[in-house]
Amino acid sequence: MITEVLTNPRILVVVPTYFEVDNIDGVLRAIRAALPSAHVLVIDDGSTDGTREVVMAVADKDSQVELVCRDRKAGLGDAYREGFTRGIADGMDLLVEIDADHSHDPAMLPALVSAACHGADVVIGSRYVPGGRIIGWSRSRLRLSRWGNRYAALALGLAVNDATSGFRVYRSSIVQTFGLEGVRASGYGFQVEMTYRAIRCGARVVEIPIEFRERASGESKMSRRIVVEAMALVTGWALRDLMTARRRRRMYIDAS
Ligand SMILES: Nc1nc2c(ncn2[C@@H]2O[C@H](COP(=O)(O)OP(=O)(O)OP(=O)(O)O)[C@@H](O)[C@H]2O)c(=O)[nH]1
Ligand SMILES: [Mg+2]
Repeated sequence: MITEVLTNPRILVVVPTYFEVDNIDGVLRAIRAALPSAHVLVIDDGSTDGTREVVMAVADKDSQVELVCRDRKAGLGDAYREGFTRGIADGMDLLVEIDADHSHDPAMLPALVSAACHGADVVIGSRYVPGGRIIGWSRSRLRLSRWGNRYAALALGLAVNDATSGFRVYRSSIVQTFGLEGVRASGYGFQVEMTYRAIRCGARVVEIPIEFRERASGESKMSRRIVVEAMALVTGWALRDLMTARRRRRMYIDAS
């Protein structure tokens, strides 16, 4: 497959926010400094802590920053679906995911974008490749993330070390190929689902090591529900793949 090198890509950075008043200003500044040509779309789900007011003040002065206000918490996956749908409609070439809690260092954005420009369909900022690191997590949190990733990779046959990472760049073309309409998951499952769908469409996935830092301010929105959702979805897709493979084998045997 011949891949077009993107020389002057139109980039949309989507930043989902839910109660990030202490973090969002610094994160927006750092994103704008790292990728001065990119547009930044903040998707806020009903924060009442002043997050929206901070973003509105930034957007008033900076036409490359925009805020979408939604009235209730609909999950990270839903926020990205909305952001990516808008980005595709606006003709963006690259769609970027980044958390608003300083866990992802915007200074890494040029490296991630460069990999996408040079041929990768999906670039994952990865904690689990050599050079990647996690700072500030408890042992139990580390175990959950590590084993969750191993389970997803094994069950779905993904040759990816960090399928739950939320620091990524997609070529819009690959997202359009698999389509966002059917994407269901909302938490970590969203990251796995996007990876799984992209790989099934033949996406070239590249992982670049990142340093991930536990948030210094605000509260994590990670919950038992999000973990259970991800595990249930992964298991469901794996079983479906198994059944499809069996059906195909039977059809092949019957036909021969
Ligand atoms: N718009 C929107 N943003 C959300 C929602 N849930 C979380 N976020 C944002 O998504 C990003 C990641 O959320 P975190 O709470 O840090 O969750 P996490 O990174 O999965 O969990 P930790 O690893 O504990 O930090 C942050 O920028 C949140 O503000 C949601 O329902 N809607
Ligand atoms: Mg976080």
